[in-house]
Amino acid sequence: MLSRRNFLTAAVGVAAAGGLAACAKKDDSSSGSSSGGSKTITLGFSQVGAESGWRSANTTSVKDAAKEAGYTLKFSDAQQKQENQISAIRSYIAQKVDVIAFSPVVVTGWDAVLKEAKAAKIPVVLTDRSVETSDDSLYVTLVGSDFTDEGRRAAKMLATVVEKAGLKGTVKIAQLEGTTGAAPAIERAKGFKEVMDADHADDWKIVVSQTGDFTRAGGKQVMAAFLQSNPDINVLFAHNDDMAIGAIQSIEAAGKKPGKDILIVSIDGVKDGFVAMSEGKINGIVECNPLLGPQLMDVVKKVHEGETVERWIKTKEGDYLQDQAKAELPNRKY
Ligand code: GYE
Repeated sequence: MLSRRNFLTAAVGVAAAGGLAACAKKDDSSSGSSSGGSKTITLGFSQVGAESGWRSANTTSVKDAAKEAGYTLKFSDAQQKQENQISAIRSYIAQKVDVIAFSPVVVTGWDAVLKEAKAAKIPVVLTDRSVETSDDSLYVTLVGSDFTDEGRRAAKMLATVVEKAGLKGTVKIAQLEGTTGAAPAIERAKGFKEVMDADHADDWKIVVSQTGDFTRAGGKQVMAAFLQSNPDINVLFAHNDDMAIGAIQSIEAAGKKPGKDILIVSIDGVKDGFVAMSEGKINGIVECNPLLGPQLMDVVKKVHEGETVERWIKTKEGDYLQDQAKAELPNRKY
């Protein structure tokens, strides 16, 4: 664990069999603006939305890195709606961009549009979130985190937090889930439950679990309802910091102390999460790094040039407990 200051090392995670070769797009039929003979890469990027601090940092990272790499970036924000992402991807296909990258809001329902991209010979790179597809050739690679492992790490961290707090009796957990159907929501819940079932089956219980859509407003509202229906909750597991921060407001409004009466573990590690942790209101944060831009641009270039890339390029991340929060805060980059 610990004070790993920086992030993104291109660790290799070979997921599916046979680390698929990037399907190169070398034909001259693409538009591609040319200046002084050398073509710049045109990248179409469809972002999920602006739902969280993580997402804002991710957007900035992608835009900055595209600029730095000298690519022409066509960027669109889907406002957390799959249909908007599908339209954006279709418009990138129509515009004959060189590469399409997107962070899919949910895991299912992409096959049709991905087939259109394939038919147009435009390679697709997933960033941040994965998709479920019947045909592995529909995207080249995923650049992003291992969310199942983040869920496992959150459960292990909770065990430490519970012990440190001296919490006795049943650990009654409220879970604030991310966007329904999104890879990080599904996989974080799965990883957490896996460790819970294996190591804490007798004394931990998820008493209530609902989506807060990865937003502060969602976290606040759903936590208020949780506290009404289950006033004896003593732990909150939030799938991101923003929902934890929203929930903290409701916990305080109910006259309870976040971080004491209700122990909180969340995921992301955005600055505001670290601030809440340094104030004693969050007990532990599992890091999920949004600064994917430079690595994405690197992969886009390789894919464009027809190089083989790993099927899953994993992000490296750390875990942080409350006693590390103050020291780590100045180092946070997002
Ligand atoms: O944890 C959350 C964001 O997909 C990893 O989406 C991302 C998640 C992140 O809204 O804050």
